[in-house]
Amino acid sequence: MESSPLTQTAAEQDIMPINGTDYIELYVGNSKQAAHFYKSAFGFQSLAYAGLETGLTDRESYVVVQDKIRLILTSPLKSGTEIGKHIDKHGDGVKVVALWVDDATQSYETAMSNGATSYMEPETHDDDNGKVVQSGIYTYGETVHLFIERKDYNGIFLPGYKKWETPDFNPESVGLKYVDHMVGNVGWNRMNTWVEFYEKVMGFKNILSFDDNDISTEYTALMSKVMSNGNGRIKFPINEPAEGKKKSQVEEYLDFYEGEGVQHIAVATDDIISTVRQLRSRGIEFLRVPDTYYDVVTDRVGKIDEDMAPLKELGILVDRDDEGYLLQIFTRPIEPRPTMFFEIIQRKGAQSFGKGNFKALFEAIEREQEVRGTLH
Ligand code: TYF
Ligand code: FE
Repeated sequence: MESSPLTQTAAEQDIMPINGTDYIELYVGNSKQAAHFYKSAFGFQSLAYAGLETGLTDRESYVVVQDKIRLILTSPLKSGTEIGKHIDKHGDGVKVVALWVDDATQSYETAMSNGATSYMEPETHDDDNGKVVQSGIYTYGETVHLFIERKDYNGIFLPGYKKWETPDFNPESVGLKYVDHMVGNVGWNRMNTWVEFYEKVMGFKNILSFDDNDISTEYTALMSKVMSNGNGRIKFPINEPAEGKKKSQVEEYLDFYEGEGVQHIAVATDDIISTVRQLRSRGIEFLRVPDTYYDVVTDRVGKIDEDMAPLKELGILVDRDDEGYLLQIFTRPIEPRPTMFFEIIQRKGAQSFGKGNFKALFEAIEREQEVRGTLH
């Protein structure tokens, strides 16, 4: 495992400056009910709406927010749409990972001149609150990156949306703060293709690599490289399946998603014990490692601020690197297909991804694959 600083030296010019994740859009079967789930179970608040009431005839979108995290849940209003086809093929999943930039035209031109495939040429939309420029390119599978320039906009979300007000139902936040990283699962031997895409098209750097020796369990295997933008605010690990004794979890994803796509969204909290307690009480299910994990965890990670008892009770994992430690836990898939899930992460200095937990975590995933009958 190699490690390098996330920040670039002054001499290195960032070809694609990005301020952070702007929003994540999921195409889902029932956006109204999905929005309710993200509010009631995950602690998001109502933000914006676009659909029949704003003049759209083909789709309906609900936007929910929790601190810096914004999700759009979108469903078609009729048959035969691109959205409907996406849902038919992939099930519910991430379509758009939108990136907040200062100049969406420049971002698009940089990406296109470095070999990107266009999804949307720069478009300007305005309303009483100013204007937003958006453009977009394809990444792995049918997933896209939109570039969102909102420096001349002060509305609640984007032009075309109206405020979504739900005075009678505003469940409390569970303490989620921002998107820490988003992981893509890509096809056999495709990891390096996408690593090069993020290097060449977006100017990202490979900050960490895991080969199948790092992360093969008795049965399954995968390889992973973490790509990061210049200021380190965007981190995209890319996984590919590797040959093991049984089916790789990445292959299981590819089979069920019917292609490459977003595997997990990692969201950060300042208090993982409180966040996970609340998520559990609202019905979110998490993967569990055996209790024996906690017999040796202190020997592995040393002294930490938290008591081990609540971590063990809730199944929260701990790992350490040279910069500090991190706490993390993974939900079970949040849709019928075993595809996308969430990670809850609290960083206490560590900038890595929990390599010390891979074996226990992947064995927990294999136990779930066994129950599903997909571990063969
Ligand atoms: O993002 C990561 O790299 C960690 C570990 O299927 C991980 O969260 C990697 C692959 C995977 C589940 C978790
Ligand atoms: Fe992760």
